[in-house]
Amino acid sequence: MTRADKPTSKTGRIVILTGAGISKESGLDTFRDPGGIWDRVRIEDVATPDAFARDPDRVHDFYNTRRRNLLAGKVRPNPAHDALARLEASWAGEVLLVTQNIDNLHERAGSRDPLHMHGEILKALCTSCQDDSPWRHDMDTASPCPHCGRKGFLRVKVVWFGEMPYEMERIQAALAACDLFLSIGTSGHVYPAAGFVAEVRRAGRGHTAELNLEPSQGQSLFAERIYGLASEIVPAYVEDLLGGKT
Ligand code: BJW
Repeated sequence: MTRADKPTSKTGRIVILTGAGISKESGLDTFRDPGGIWDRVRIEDVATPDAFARDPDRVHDFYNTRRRNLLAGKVRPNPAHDALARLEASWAGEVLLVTQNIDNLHERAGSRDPLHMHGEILKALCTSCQDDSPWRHDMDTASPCPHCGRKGFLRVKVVWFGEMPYEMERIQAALAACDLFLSIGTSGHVYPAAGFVAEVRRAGRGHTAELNLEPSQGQSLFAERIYGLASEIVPAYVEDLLGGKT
């Protein structure tokens, strides 16, 4: 298979990167679209370690609101999440689903073990004992760590600017060895995820495809580009990969 080829049999290694755009039609806002999260709050106020050190209540509030919204009942996986779960279940080769999203919509659609490179809003991280725990309710500066019991050390388990995303070595190894890299619903503004397509190209073997509402920052690096709503273009792409047998 040359780099430009898309796998035609149900084998080969696939890496899928998803971003906020895949969850938009599930009722969760993206960051950089008009009216998105960064139109309402400043990154420097809620998404850096400095912001948390300066004003933990503000940062807790930001994530408490988003956690409540995720759990409120109206937010559900959409056909794009469902299609990726179907792909994972039906593909004979390896599939690594890497998401920048901190929601749990891939899991709820049936994906087995998505890699949350920017963390998970439904987990708490204790900066004292380093334990992480499931967390579904509001958090504040008096919340005790479920593991060590200390108060004042809990934070939401997400990756802020300036922090290292999770499992980078595993992701980089998978990118270097993949036959197909799909980038779905991400604007390509945030590194290291924005650099994944270049890593696949450097490795010289994988076909690359961007599926997004509009061209991303890195669009020119993708061999294949498909634009439209994730709920429409992702199921169609998956059906094509699986040979129409979905
Ligand atoms: C649809 C759709 C529909 C809409 N259907 N599509 C200078 C140069 C290069 C890098 C840096 C630099 N200065 C600093 C850096 C590093 C920095 C960075 O990248 N900054 C840039 C802004 C310049 N990155 C970091 O600090 C990261 N850590 C790091 O680099 O560590 C060092 C390291 C080095 C080497 C290797 C490894 C590590 C950490 C980044 C942390 C990001 N955190 C956030 C917030 C926390 C989680 C949360 O609160 O939810 O993560 S920021 C935010 O952006 C969030 C997202 O995961 C992330 C990406 O956003 P995403 O998913 O792309 O969303 P949008 O809104 O941007 O795009 C949505 C897309 O969907 C759009 O294109 C729409 O068109 C589309 N869409 N509706 C299909 N229905």
